[in-house]
Amino acid sequence: MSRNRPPRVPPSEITPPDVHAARRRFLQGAGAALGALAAAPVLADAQPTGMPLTFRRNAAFSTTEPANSWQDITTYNNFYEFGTDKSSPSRLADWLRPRPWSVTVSGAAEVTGTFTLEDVLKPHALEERIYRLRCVEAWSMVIPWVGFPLGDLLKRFRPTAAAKFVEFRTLFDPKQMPGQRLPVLDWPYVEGLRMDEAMHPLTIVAVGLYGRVLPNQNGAPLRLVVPWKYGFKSIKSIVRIHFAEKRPRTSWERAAPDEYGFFANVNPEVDHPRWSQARERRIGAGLFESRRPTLPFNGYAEQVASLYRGMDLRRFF
Ligand SMILES: Nc1nc2c(c(=O)[nH]1)N[C@H]1C(S)=C(S)[C@@H](COP(=O)(O)O)O[C@H]1N2
Ligand SMILES: [Mo]
Repeated sequence: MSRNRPPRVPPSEITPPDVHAARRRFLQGAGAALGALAAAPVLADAQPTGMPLTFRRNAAFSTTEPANSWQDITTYNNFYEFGTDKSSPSRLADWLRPRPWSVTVSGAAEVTGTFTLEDVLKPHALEERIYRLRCVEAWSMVIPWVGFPLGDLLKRFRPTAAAKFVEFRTLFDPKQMPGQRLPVLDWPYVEGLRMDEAMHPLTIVAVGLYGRVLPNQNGAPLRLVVPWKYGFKSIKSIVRIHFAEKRPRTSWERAAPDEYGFFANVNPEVDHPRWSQARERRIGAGLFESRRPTLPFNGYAEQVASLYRGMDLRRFF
């Protein structure tokens, strides 16, 4: 926990009266330094799964492809903490209690500590962004997420110049996540991004989908969505954010380093050792619909290709 005195709040950021009581509550607790920065009105407060959210549509950052159904998005999931098949997460996800929840922030940043979900979400206005999700298993979906830019959250912790990467961890609790009783991955699930990837405006924290609070099987209460990378980078049910100097060793890299690289940029030209990545099957499309070509960076090349200029993307897959 940073012992820095919270910065003085300029008059332009005077908090409206209705949030004063809540503000005093978290200023007393571990959220002091973060809370003092949270001067905006409550927009993204923690709410139970399925509750409607208030958000604006962000058309500029959304695909116009038709979205998959709520049914597809919430019953065909990868969430190994609830089993390795696609239907287990939706059947077992009630075991998870996503509220109350807290997130611990550590490493190379001025503001560190353990923060409640409310402290984390409060100042962020929510947007709907319809993104393609491309799984490394060569299927894809189109998902209307509700969330906010990860960079806006990370900036509040004031990362120092030493922060080159951000590491994220999922909850570890086999009582809530029965899949963690089996050694399919080295739990907890760990993922990471280079700082510039984390700060990129396309990278979001999702707290909802189809305008409603995120169902547990989709990574409640908060998960990343990094649309130009294979789905496994979009870590679910985050409890820890660590600003690191060195590249984190992710769960999938540890499990099979020649199959799942750190960068994991969607790339039709770099095959998985056991299958081609050139095409993908859109979940929910007709059984006889042919597989569509996979796009470099999952169709987001114009926005993100410059992040990797000069890098050999066959080597850094
Ligand atoms: N903690 C955790 N996060 C995870 C996974 C997981 O098994 N555990 N699976 C990943 C994979 S492989 C994919 S494709 C996406 C799927 O997200 P969705 O179920 O919301 O569509 O979540 C990613 N995040
Ligand atoms: Mo995936």
